[in-house]
Amino acid sequence: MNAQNVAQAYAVAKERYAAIGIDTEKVLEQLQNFHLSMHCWQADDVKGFEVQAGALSGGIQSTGNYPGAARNIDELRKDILKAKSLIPGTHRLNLHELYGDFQGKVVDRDEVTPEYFQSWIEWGKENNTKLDFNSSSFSHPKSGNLSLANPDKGIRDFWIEHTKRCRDIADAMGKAQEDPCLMNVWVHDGCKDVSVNHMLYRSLLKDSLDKIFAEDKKYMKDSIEGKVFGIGLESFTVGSHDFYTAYAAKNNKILTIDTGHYHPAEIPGDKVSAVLNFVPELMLHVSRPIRWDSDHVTIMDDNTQDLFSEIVRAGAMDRVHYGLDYFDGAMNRVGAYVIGSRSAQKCMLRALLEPREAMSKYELEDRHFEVLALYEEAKAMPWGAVYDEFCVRNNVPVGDEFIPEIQKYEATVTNLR
Ligand code: RNT
Ligand code: ZN
Repeated sequence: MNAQNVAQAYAVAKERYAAIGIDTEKVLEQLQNFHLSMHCWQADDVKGFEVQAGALSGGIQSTGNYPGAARNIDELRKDILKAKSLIPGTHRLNLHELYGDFQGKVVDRDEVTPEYFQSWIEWGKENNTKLDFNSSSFSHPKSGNLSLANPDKGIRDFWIEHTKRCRDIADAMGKAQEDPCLMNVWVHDGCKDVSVNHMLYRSLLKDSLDKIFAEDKKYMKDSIEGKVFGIGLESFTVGSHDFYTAYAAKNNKILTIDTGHYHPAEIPGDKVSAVLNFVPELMLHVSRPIRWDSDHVTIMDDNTQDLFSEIVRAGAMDRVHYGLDYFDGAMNRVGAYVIGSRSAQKCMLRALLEPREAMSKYELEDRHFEVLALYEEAKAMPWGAVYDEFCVRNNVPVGDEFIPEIQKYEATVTNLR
């Protein structure tokens, strides 16, 4: 892309936006301070590095068999850095417990300690990447259908111990990076078929969470994530949205909104202003559900745009942590990171460029034609020229210029795996 063309197009865009009361320089600054938390699990189809690793379980599934998945920690780190080099801005990395640096040792989930994440902490420092974290209740012989809600005390205690240890790890990460580490708790617990002990399971989950969160931590924050159902656990989900929304509101925890986790007619963005009146902050898992929680690569679809617009309209940009959560094994995985991250960023950019003050004023005056007109016209405003300028300023490829970069990486790195 000709840098001069980008500069010229940006100059025109800047004027067009100024005419509707938007300062694009201010928006570019806001976008620079907008950090995604890139999920580590797109690089290897949610396998992780446990020596004793089993098949992916817990009601989630990665489909596709595209060659070149990362097979070990070095390959995964390399892939993440490649993706980051093609995404403007600075972004965090969201790790799962099963991506520890286990050095060939069998470390069971109830034995994990911060030392297995020391090399990640150093890698994060070296690469200007802050870390977030997740406990891992799936893909383990003790996962079954119930983990933290298991009536068997032995199994329940095992997962309580695991999750407590994960909080210690997150705390160590937060301390080392001098910025809180967000730790998400999602467990798959549920029932495949008709079941009658729902109150029992939910009170056990509540009790387990109370035990896990009993100790205050200084350098980490807890978020909790519900869903509608998992594969093989279709009939009942212990950690439903009602359960976690109530738990988060009562215990002042961060609620996770995974855009793949709702009924198809529900609009995830609509939850922002509802729950932010009761919970301190939100964690996002931006995903793209195709007919189910399929975790396709994030694109600029209506739900993603609406979610980011609702956050900006609510004035809540800094009460939200912006995680991504998809795992597509059917295409170049580094490319998948780049597309999803850039698309999420573009949705945030468009949200910031919306003439919301004018729209809000019209709406409060009951002038609905004007609101709708501005909403529609905003779609055709030259926001793409602003994103291109953002890429130039961040020294990353403009437009589709990242395609040949990924093709080269595929030919010289991932295809050789
Ligand atoms: C599963 C949840 C959960 C996982 C990751 C791997 O439905 O979305 O967040 O995708 O933790
Ligand atoms: Zn999720």
